[in-house]
Amino acid sequence: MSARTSVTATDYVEDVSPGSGALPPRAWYASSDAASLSLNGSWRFRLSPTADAQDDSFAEQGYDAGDWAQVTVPGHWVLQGHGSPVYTNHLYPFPVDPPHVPTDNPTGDHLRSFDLPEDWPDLDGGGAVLRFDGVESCARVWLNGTDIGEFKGSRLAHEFAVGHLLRPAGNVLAVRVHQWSAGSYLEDQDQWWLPGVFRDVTLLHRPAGSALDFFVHASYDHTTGEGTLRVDSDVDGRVTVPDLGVDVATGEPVTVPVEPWTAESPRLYDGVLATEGERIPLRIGFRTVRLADGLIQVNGRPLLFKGVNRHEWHPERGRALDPATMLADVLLMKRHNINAVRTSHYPPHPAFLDLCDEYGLWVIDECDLETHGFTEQGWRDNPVDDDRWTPALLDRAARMVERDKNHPSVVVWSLGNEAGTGRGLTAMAEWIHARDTSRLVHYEGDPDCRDTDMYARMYASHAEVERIGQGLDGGTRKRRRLPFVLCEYAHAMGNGPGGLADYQRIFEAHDRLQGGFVWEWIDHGIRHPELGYAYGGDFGEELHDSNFVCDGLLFPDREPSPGLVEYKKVIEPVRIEGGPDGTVRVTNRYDFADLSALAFTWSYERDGESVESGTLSVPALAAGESADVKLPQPPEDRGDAETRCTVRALLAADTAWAPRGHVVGWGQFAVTPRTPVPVAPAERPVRTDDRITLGPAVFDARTGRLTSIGGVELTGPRLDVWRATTDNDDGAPWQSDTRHGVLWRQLGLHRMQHRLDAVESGGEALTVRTRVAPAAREVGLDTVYRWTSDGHRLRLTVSVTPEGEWKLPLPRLGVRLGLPASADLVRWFGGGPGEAYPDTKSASLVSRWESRVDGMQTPYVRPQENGARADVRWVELGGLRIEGEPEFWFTARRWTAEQLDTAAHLTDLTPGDTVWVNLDHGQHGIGSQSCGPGPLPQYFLHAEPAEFSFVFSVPD
Ligand code: IPT
Repeated sequence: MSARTSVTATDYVEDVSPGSGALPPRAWYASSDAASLSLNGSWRFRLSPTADAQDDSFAEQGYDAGDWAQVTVPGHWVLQGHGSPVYTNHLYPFPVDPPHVPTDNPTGDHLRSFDLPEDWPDLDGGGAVLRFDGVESCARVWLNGTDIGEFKGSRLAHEFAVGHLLRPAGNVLAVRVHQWSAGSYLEDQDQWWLPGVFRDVTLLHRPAGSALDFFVHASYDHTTGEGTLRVDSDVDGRVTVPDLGVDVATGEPVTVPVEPWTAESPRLYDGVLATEGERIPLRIGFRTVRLADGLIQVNGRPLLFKGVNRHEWHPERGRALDPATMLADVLLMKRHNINAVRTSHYPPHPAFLDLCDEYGLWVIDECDLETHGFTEQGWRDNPVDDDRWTPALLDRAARMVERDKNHPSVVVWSLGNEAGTGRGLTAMAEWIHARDTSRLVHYEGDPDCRDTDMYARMYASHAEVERIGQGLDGGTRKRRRLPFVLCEYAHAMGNGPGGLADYQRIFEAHDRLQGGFVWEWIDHGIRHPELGYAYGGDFGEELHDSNFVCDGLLFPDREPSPGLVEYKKVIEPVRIEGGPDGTVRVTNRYDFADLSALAFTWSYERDGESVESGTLSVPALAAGESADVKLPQPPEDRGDAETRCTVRALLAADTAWAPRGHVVGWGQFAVTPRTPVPVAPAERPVRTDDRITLGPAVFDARTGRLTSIGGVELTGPRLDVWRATTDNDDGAPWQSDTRHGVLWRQLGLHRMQHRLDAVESGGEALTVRTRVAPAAREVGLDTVYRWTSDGHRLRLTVSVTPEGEWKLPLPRLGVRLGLPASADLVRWFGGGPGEAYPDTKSASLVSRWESRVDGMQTPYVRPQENGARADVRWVELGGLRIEGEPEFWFTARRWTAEQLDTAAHLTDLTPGDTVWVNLDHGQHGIGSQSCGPGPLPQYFLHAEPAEFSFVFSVPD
């Protein structure tokens, strides 16, 4: 840090201390019988370019802000027409010279006046507290002209005692908010920089004798079935829990038989903490978190986290989330079998944790701390290893723990994210461990696990996770004894993540592996009038990380992406597989619950259509148990149809998060296999002038390309190996060796040339010989199209033989054809309803499906390959029926792959006059290389000899 002379009244902005004037942190609760007044709403607003551009006079009584703009609180001014958002992943968008920040420091003065409600208690009868639940990044506050303090710690609550300043009417609250402060160095999370008063502002009456802080200790002894409750309170009072017959003094423990709290059965008991001046409702969940036998155990059993990393996000309001959006997140998680949330990378709005308590989610509550940008300088000057910053770090730790300590859902505290290592982190961990012995501590950034109770990593490959599971990873003695959590994995950027099922298999195979948290929950796209959703760079940022901010399982509008549907299937709490001798094997994968909440159905499908179905009686298996359950006789095998069996597990009754009948899990297996009807060649190609006809088909005699079949005009099929590269194909810049998207482009696979070698129409087949290869390279694909017909149907067999030395897999291998734009309704028998790729196809259910072409597109914020349907037996669209031998990948879109490839936003894609159809024999896996590992070897589409067929016909 360089020496500087202080010159302004805004020194606090660059002060490493957490602030001054605020009250000590304490437990947060939504309401009590004490009066409160929300100060949310429309505030007067003035934006200045620097921290000291304006004096303090706006805070004085009588200041006329009539010509100021208005903003909504909670909100971010950059999302309300004042300035712009900035997105960087880990780079600080200002010079790294802690604790200094740029002179250009957008500063928002916020002003509002308020009257106390008529029924506000007598001002002499107690105090009042002004609470800010979140302000980014640094605020100074005046009430009625009095400077009451300033604070940093954007996603943490700060309270000020203001009773002595209040008047019945005409109170003036002034808040000056600086975008950049010393605190910004501690808040370098991978997200938009969004200044503003983005969480609630509330005035709370504090009657004489009201509670200050209190700590609800509610443990569960699984050996006795009893819970022990003790509520410690700074102000004495009584604790009552009517359902348990509990009525005790604060500080006094009481042990009673209870139902425990788990994320699977979130039993909460309503209680009250009554002090002389206030009655606070309590929602008490009894559970005991322990590190025992090297495992994270709750109520005596190890957990398997099926988690997500959740940033707070709304496409219009940014991190200013309303209650409905928080609830939507929780319901979506529960409905998709997610059982855990890491609040990456800061404590969420506290109301979110109330929802986690109520609906049941395990929470890793993470502190508002990340100093990732220091990695650019080898972590030199990292604030977490600099004693001057330790008070700020401890303040953040305390503000998180004190605020959130009464939530049963919170089982782990996290020190922060990507902050390197240092004494400050150790100090935080020591403080947390001492303050709260009922939870464990997480931090990923220190491979030695000096301060933590679990070994955590991010984006480790499957192979490495497996080694860790086997205990072969080494590390310090301490680390070797700890359980393992993958706090981030499966980077859900764009199409993907691939490989989820493979991770899950490994998690389930090794006790030490206690699951993981997919990165991340939702795309942080910002709704934009021209671009649909904006990402980094769309606001003219000088430095940015493009669409790396759109890497969620939900699209910005909270529509589930195929990744979420896949994840739901992979982590389903009941596994259903074909068993021996006409049985289905059902396995309970819950950690606690038996299967009594589920009902089961079976159905037999012939060629994808259900022909018989019913309910299945499955025993209420305990967690971990499995059973082979006899199925009814399958329908008679007439030899002409493929028969499959599907068994589903549904909610037997309405729950708080989904109605009765909601599908929790399913399994499908073959009963009799598919036998495609052969095409016996009966016609011969006939050449007339520039045309060749073969059965119902007409070809261009010169090019050998199909031009129509049964009157349906088309752009005939031709080999296609290109796909608009996905974010995972392209990989992250630091992934140098296997960024296939980049390497494919270097090789020229996006501009293959088709050389015509021969059109042979003698005999029973029309044979077209070609060589498909990129300019400037010696590699190529010798490609032969062989057409035959039985008079009604037309069969194409494509034979591909690679030539030269292929060092790369292919993006896809198949044919592309074009149909008139009128081809719209698609019906198919195969995998669906959603897209699937080789390593993302667990959720693809073989059945009959239909969709419009537009409905088959997956709206990735940055357009890229999408929409393939897997295992397709046949498809009908535009009057054409296409059968595949073997099954194929089907894609239809109103633009070409090349157009998709160059589009930056969905709004760049405009439908043309052709529906482009890809019929693929193979697709390369998706992987997770936009941050993690690429596809596993078994999902590679190697360039090797291949032969595949399609049968075209025009049904009557
Ligand atoms: C990791 C970060 O913890 C997370 O915030 C996010 O940036 C994620 O990556 C990628 O989207 S850090 C990465 C360098 C492994």
